Amino acid sequence: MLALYYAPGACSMAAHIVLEESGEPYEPRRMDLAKGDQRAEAYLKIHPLGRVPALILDGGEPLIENTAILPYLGKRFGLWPTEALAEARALSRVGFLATNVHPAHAHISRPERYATDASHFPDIQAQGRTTFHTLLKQIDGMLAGREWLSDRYSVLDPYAFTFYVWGIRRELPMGELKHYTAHRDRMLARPAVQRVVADEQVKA
Ligand SMILES: N[C@@H](CCC(=O)N[C@@H](CS)C(=O)NCC(=O)O)C(=O)O
Repeated sequence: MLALYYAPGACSMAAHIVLEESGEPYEPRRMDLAKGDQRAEAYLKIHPLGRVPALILDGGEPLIENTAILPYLGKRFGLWPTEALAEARALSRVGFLATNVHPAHAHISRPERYATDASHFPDIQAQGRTTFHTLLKQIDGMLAGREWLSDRYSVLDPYAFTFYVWGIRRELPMGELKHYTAHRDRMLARPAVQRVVADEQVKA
């Protein structure tokens, strides 16, 4: 059985939604990032960077990084395109979300990763906020005239939904992003998403 290390409101919410959608039994292992669960010695053996998500595979091997976890779960549960070019496009979007959108937000939430002098933090956070907002607008553009980020519902959608939730958390004007907001609404209509939103207690 799969197990997922996740934390409420973290980027692990994407994999959490996918597992919840799958209908397959899995073990949710909740972490408290504020308490520092991610830095416990035992967890660092699973994820040496001390981050969530970490997926424990059926044989016990850990799989880390959303760029690996989400395509793996997508293929396992039929939430990933199979045609070569469609798959390449989906990978492009996973890469965009993981390596551009997520780090932009990390400049807001974890400025200490980017400078040792705390007097630089406000500048780092302000720039991160501007970049994060710009990238959310790009996601809005990607969703223009379509229901889902790929040709049909896929693991990309819970991942994009997670960043919408972060936009709300940062009090960005998310309502102005009409296509992305309609996507949020479609996500919230899904029972699995409702269960995860309730479990993680996020404002969506
Ligand atoms: N590149 C990683 C990023 C994982 C990551 O940064 N996770 C955050 C939560 S969204 C975390 O665990 N942070 C804990 C910390 O910074 O102490 C991925 O996409 O899986």
